[in-house]
Amino acid sequence: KDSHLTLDVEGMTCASCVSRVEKIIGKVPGVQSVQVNLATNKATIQFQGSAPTDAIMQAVEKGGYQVTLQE
Ligand code: 9UX
Repeated sequence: KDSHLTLDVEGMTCASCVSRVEKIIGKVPGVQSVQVNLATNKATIQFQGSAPTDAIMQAVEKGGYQVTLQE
C-alpha cells in the first residue's frame, strides 16, 4: 500500500534549501519519495507502511526549518 502526506515547510529561501529538505526527508525510514515546492512551501511525501510523520517532522526541524502538518 502506498500513501502520502503533505507538510508545510517554512524557512526555505533558495533552491538549495529545497534540495536540503528533500534529502533530509528522503533519509527517513519508510519514505518512498518526496517532492518539495519552494513556491508553495509544501512537501509531498509518499511512504510505505505506517506514516513516519513524527520522524520526518523532527528531522526537518533539526535541519533548521519550521514544519507543520497539513490536513
Ligand atoms: Mo540557500 Mo537554504 O543559500 O537553508 S540553502 S537559504
